[in-house]
Amino acid sequence: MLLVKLGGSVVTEKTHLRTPRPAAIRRLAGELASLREPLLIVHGAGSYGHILASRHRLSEGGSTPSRRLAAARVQADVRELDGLVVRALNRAGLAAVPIPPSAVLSLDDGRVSTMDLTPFLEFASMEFTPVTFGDVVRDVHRGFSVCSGDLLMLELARSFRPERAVFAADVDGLFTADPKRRRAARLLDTVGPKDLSQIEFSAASRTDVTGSIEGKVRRMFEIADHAGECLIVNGNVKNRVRDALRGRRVVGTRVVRGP
Ligand code: IP8
Repeated sequence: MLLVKLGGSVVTEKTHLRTPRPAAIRRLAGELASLREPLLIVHGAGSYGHILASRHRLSEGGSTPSRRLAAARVQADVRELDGLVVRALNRAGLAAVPIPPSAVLSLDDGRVSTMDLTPFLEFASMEFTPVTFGDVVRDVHRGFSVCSGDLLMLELARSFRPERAVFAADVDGLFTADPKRRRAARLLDTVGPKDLSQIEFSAASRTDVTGSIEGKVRRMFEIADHAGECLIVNGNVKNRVRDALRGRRVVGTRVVRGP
């Protein structure tokens, strides 16, 4: 089993509300369809989720009528993006089925409370390709919560123990500093918990409601614990995601659990 997350900044224009990147979605769908192994696909929410979720402070939960309405709108928006991804995958020849987190997952103050993995297990056993995504889900403590695709990567890695878990980002991997701001930033070949101290994490970008880069990297350490290997690669470079999933050596960062 292979596990992949298509980052929201690869499948959407992150700063333009509800703007997909159809060419990237199509190309990545083709790359994934060319693989011979069973696959689980997660994608980020990008501009279909983060902009409104941040504007309405949905990560704080709450259930005022206006927050509820915003939560419902974001749920509808991320499903719209998922529809684009699933349709592209089906066109490329994968039998992709959407599994919305809001229907199978509930959180307790941001942590997993219950998750029904049955649809993932049963569709995968019938050789479908389950597709899930960052979403707004029930939260027994907060009312609702924003759930990152990264959390789904972890839960799926825990249950399926994939041979490889690959994160497709809009940069080559994890750098010693933000490569978009610092020219001297160096790509890390491998990163483990002990390397965190040499990374200069900038403040999380204003529209990213699912937490800091450091938090995301810490989650990847947990994922690495349940996968044969865990990699961050550039999803904007043709065939890099495909080659990483095939186990070829590519430019990127290997995430290791470390001692
Ligand atoms: O893009 C975020 O998921 P992510 C989900 O995987 C929402 O972090 C609704 C903003």
